[in-house]
Amino acid sequence: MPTFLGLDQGEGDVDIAILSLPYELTTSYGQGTAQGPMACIEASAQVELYDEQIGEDLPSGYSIHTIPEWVGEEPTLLQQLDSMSGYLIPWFKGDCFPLCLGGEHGILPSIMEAVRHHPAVNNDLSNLTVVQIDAHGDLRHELDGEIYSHACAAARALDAGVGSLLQVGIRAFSKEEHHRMLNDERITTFFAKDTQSPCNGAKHWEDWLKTLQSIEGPVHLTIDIDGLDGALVPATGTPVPGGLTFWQVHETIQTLFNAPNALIVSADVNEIGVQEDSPLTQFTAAMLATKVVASHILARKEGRWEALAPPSDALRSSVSYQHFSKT
Ligand SMILES: [Mn+2]
Repeated sequence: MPTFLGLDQGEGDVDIAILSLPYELTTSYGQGTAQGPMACIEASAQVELYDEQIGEDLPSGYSIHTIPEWVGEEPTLLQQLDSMSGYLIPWFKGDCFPLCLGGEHGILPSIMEAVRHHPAVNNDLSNLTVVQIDAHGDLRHELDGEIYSHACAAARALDAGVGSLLQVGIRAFSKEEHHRMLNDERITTFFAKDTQSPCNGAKHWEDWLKTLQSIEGPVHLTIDIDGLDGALVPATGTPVPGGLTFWQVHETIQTLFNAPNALIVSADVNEIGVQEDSPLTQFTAAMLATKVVASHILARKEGRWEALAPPSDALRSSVSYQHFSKT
């Protein structure tokens, strides 16, 4: 099985768990995101191990485990969402750092159910800040009659009780979503038309970085790779022009993990498509996933992350979880 960064699987305690969610809503037009996690892991073998901020090669003394991917065999959508949560929960106990690879953004509600179990969140998602890099607001109530569509991911996270949602890269949204961005006090949106403005972009970008630095408490980072300019990720589900540069996403990750009063408990990189003519899309996703891992390792080294539970071994089996199929 290919491993993240092509690293040997460590034995014993897991410091960082790479969790693959090859999930695509069965009713949606097939876009290839189900193969995205594996393509990203394969592409990661070509990423440089040296991290300039750490000053060493990854994993720099920590163990990164590539966990066998989630297998979605459940008959209904709601049971699939539950099954993903059950796969994730054993890795959200606060003793390791979980990084999920998707799959479409519809994985977010399942991730929220897992984050709920993290000791820093303590079953109260109002403690949690979600930082969302995305082209889309993902704040629709439903799309084509489906409330668990990828276009509703952030709305479902808020429904689950998330206390604060910070969005960046946003440039494709409906009137309903725009209204919600401007009126729901839990939501702070940085629009791409502002941060990417040739004249005033720098000022807006600085405001975004300051917002990240001021976050307090537990945070989940969700990176929909379509937040990047479409030229970088042409094989994502819905590439959109006018997006963030690679370095802006890089700086967002770095700044967030450096925020003095924030605890980044988990992250995901989603909507990874498989580009056939060039590995650019999956390689871009792998570069960002690597930056997340490196930034987490740096946070450990600099005392901004400590295990909140005793470490347990690499063998953890999925739990049975019923939330979505009960509601
Ligand atoms: Mn999205």
